[in-house]
Amino acid sequence: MRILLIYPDIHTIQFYHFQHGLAWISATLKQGGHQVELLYLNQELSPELALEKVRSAKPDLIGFSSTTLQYQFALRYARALKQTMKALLVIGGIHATIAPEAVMQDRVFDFLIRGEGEYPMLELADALEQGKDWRGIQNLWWREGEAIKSNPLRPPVDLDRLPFPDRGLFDEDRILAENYQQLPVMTSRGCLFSCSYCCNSALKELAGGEKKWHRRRSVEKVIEELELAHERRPGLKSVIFVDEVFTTDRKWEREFCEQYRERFKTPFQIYVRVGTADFESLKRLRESGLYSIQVGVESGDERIRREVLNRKMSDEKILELFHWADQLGIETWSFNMVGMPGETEQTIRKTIKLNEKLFPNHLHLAFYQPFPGTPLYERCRAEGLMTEVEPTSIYLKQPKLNLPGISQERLKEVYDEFLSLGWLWEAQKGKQGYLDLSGIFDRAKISAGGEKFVMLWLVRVKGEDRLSILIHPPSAVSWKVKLKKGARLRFGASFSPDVWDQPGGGCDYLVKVKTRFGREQTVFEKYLDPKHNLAERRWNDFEVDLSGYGGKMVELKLETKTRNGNDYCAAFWSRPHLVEGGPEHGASG
Ligand code: B12
Ligand code: SF4
Repeated sequence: MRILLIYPDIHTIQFYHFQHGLAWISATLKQGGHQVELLYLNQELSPELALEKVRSAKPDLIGFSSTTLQYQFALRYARALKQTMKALLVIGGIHATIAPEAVMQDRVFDFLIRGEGEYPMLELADALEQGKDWRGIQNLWWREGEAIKSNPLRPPVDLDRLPFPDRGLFDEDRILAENYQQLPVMTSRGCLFSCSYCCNSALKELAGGEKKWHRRRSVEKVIEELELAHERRPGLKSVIFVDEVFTTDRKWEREFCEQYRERFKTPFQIYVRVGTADFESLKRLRESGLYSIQVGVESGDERIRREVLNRKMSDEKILELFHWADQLGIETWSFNMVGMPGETEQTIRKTIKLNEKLFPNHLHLAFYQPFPGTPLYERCRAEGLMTEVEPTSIYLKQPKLNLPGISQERLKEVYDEFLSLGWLWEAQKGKQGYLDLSGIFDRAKISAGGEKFVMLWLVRVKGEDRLSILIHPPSAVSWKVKLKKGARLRFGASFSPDVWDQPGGGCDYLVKVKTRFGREQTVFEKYLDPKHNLAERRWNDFEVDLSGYGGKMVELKLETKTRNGNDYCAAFWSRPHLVEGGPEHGASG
């Protein structure tokens, strides 16, 4: 049968990514003889246009995958399809799994598959194709008149029995191009822990306990999948293992490290939970190619971690993990939230303080999102903390609770401050050249053309993230610096992709130098217009020779201005930094 899978990934993370759930479902369906296509909706289309795309695939069955944030879009497109097409609609994914009654009450989907979808979806497709009764399929939900019917869940799948995820379902060229040639691979499913804000606490219960829910694939199968990927994609730069927690089983890890090291040179990245890795295990992983760890810190207040988030770990243990990573030369990511129950300005200050000590290479910050089906969501509801904003709202950068300890306005201000500090630490830790101007952004003199129009930011242009300074025209930023002999300034320049399709033109990027008694001199001038010049829709890297000022104390100014007044020039300068010596080529980063 012809099956169309729809992934409404709209307004979530804004980069095209691989989704293991759909890829595994597709592989299983194809193995069962069905034809599968994917419609990846990464921007809002009018329902008519979406319908046109769906019609051209001529599906007999349409399967939507959706997280909570994506559900509003799944619902909107499903409604439009339901009105005009005969194909049956089925929904699965994390939202359908943790809130099945609410989804069925929307009366749009013919079927809902709760939990892992590979075999239920295959059985449903087989039954529909052969005209057989599907009412006995485990994990299946459906409606009969007003009644919502459902069957019990089957046990979690044996991961080694599944075919490899169908990489061809997605546009792999695009995924790799937009993610630094990094391949996502999953070696396990589930998690042994029960943080109160995370879906795993609910999924674990559905599976009958953490031992049943958390499963690992055999090392052989993982290595085999990696070998195939390397054959297909010799240009792979790195691998990310997207397991919830990679470091849960030392024996498995040892075997994996041995085999990985023997076969591959590709560096890899993992998620680690504090308390699951020790120095020896990190060292072994490092020697096998580990270059980066992502760690959930979440809050710097031990009481919030313990009593609100159900994360029992001390500050010392968190510090120890980051310290080990530094010692071993492993890059660190610190993941944090603000705005959960119990939060006050003081608790956020503690989180900032802890992160200052951790000094991560990268900071990730989010407002706490109450997801239905999680214990913390229930608590927020019981305590009347939820705002009128729906949990399906797309505004990830908005506080979601009315907290007695801090107002929403103040929370946003402290969030912004925390985020800026994170960028600053990032620049300081990964400093480039002999002086990275982003790393001394806090010492810059700013003449901003508008409020907050000069700031540090992480910007993605053509799949390349760079820490950048937004100098929105007409604005300038300057530093007093002593230039070394043969000094050269390197930077990248671009507009944010958000404004490429906006009206207006480009802007001038200028570098100016002023010595103590001399006049200000323009040493670099370039007009960039990525709106009209498609070749400039990338990071444009420049190097400016400042050797004429070597040994002198100067005021070095970066300025952006427009020719005819123009609001839509989100002009970024990535990582301006000073290097010594002769001209070199390469990205400025
Ligand atoms: C890897 C991962 C990512 C990756 C890849 C994202 C992706 N969509 O695959 C990245 C880093 C990009 C990411 C980003 C984010 N993530 Co994330 N992520 C995960 C993680 C850890 C694993 C997902 C996964 O691959 N699981 C394994 C596969 C096999 O399972 P699955 O996707 O659930 O699919 C199975 C079933 O659900 C079902 N199914 C799925 N689709 C369909 C469709 C049909 C038709 C059927 C029948 C069945 C079915 O069958 C599948 C196979 O068994 C989950 C945690 C989790 N356990 O799910 C969080 C999780 C999905 N992420 C979450 C969040 C909040 C985010 C972000 C918003 C974070 C942020 N602040 O930026 C972004 C938004 C991303 C987005 N667009 O989805 C939340 C979502 C909560 C919710 N209720 O919506 C989760 C659940 C973690 C949590 N906090 O609880 N994430
Ligand atoms: S350790 Fe991570 S994946 Fe596991 S329950 Fe906690 S937040 Fe979820």
